[in-house]
Amino acid sequence: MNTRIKQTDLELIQGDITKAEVDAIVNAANSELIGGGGVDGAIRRAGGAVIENVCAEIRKREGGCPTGKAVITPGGDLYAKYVIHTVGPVWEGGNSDEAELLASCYQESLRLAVENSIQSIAFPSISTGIYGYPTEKAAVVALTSVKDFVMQNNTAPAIIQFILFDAATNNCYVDALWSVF
Ligand code: AR6
Repeated sequence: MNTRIKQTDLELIQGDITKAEVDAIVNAANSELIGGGGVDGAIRRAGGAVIENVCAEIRKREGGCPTGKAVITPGGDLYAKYVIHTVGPVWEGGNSDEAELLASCYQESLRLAVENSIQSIAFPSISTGIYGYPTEKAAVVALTSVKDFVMQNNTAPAIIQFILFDAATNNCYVDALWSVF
């Protein structure tokens, strides 16, 4: 399902983000930037050792990546030239700034994309797997955050995709698209 915000095409796709033919894909990482399961494991397997090597340098230099922030590495063997690693919040019931932190993941990832002249970017559904964020709530936060960024930035990427692994997640994002737009 597609929609347009100013100069940006926003696309919801069901599939595997490691196959995305975009300039950058976003990883749902942890603050240690140490390889995990879920989409993180899949991206690291597909991208190869360069991702861990650059994450190790960032760990050494900056101690990792705080929740709500993002860092960038090469994409290695992926089609995508870059991987932007962002750290979503762990769901703790909704009163621990989870929505603000999740919105910040999308803002910070897009900010890094603009800084690196990235024209097309694909996001997974951050925090809604191992971190337990309810998908219907996360979808509204994600799409609202992306919409806000594009409205406020004339240099936002031309293509922003959400690549959603399963039908249930995809359905939540389709419903959220109707409510946000
Ligand atoms: N393509 C697209 N989406 C995927 C893929 C894929 N190949 N594989 C899984 N997903 P999760 P989180 C979906 O758990 O909740 C890791 O261990 C998945 O179905 O990957 O932010 C990290 O190292 C779900 O909809 O991320 C962290 O420790 C979504 O991606 C922790 O998990 C996010 O699920 C982060 O947890």
